[in-house]
Amino acid sequence: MKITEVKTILTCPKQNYLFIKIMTDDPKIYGIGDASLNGREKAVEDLTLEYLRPMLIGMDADNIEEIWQLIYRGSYWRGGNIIMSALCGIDMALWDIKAKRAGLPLYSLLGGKVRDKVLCYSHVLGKTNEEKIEKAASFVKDKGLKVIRLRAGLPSANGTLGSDAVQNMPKTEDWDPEFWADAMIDYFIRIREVVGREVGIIFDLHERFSPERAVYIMNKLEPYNPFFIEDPIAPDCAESLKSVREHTNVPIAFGELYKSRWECLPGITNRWLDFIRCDIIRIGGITEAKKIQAIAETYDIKTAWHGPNDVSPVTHAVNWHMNVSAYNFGIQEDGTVDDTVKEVVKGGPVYKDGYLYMEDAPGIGCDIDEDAARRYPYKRAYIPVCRRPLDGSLCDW
Ligand code: GCO
Ligand code: MG
Repeated sequence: MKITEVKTILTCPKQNYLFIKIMTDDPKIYGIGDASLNGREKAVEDLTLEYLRPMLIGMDADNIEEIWQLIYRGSYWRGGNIIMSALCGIDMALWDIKAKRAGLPLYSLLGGKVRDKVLCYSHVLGKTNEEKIEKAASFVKDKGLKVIRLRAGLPSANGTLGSDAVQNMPKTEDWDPEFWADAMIDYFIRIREVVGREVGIIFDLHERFSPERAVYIMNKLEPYNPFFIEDPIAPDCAESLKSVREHTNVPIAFGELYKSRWECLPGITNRWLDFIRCDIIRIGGITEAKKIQAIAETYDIKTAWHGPNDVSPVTHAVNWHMNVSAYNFGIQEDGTVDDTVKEVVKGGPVYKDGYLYMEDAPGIGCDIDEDAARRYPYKRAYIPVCRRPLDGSLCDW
């Protein structure tokens, strides 16, 4: 089956998404992939159309591994986020094609199901801590969530989450996370008191803390039993992760900023983390995610794939297929999307009582309504930056 066209669909239904659509010489069979990269979508689109499209047209859509290696190694320059996101969009579209040809849902090609439903968690968001505390309680009581996720932030939000803001310049948040460690600890403890002992609480420290501050927070939270602490420190220095692991017993989920299998390796093979949570888009798609998942399984490490709402329902669907077919699945971030997104992207996991479900359909199970996508044109957007009030210098957002 030959690749006859590689198209991009860049659209902004609430926030920017970049889709890659691969057509084949069978007019009935095409594949859809997600290549969204919050704040840098145009760069991924340009790479795809200018450099990758001409190489792919005429290739056999069946040879996913060959195409993966061609894009990864064939460019000589190894992948950063731009290359890996484009590679992912193409990789997902090719798996979609393969599964559609077989007439099977993607999970079946990944080995079949070991579970039917996927345990998930949702973000507790709000403008003030009071609002978030109310939200956490209602998530458990009314929505049936078994696990909820908090995020390190100011008691009252003065910024944006970055994922839903359409902006002309990066917004600036003025706070120094290092000075707010005690406030973060109090916030977690209050939520634990409200939701009770049986609810899992994830705390996303969002790469904001130095190793010693992260350890301080984590050790204070140990008696309150966090489900895991997410990305306590920046990912750049593997020795820092080692040091955090050596000084705390709290479960660690790590890796949403990793860009490849090799970046994941030290944390996995040394067991410096308990949950690998890289983003399937950022590490090069399904082909790479299944290799990382297999290495993690070897080391008794579970998966918690990154699933924010700045990746599209196509990625959420891929996460779902990975999760139902993997022995070492841990938990999934639920990535709730609003109704305008559903106008553009058809399909994707459906939430009920703490779990995600999907109906069986050939392929990944998603499609793009291209007319609807055109109604929501791309708008430039940035992830915010964070500056320390004491001297105005930049810190991790
Ligand atoms: C998460 C993440 C996101 C990121 C976002 C940046 O755990 O879901 O930390 O919310 O901030 O993906 O674009
Ligand atoms: Mg996170």
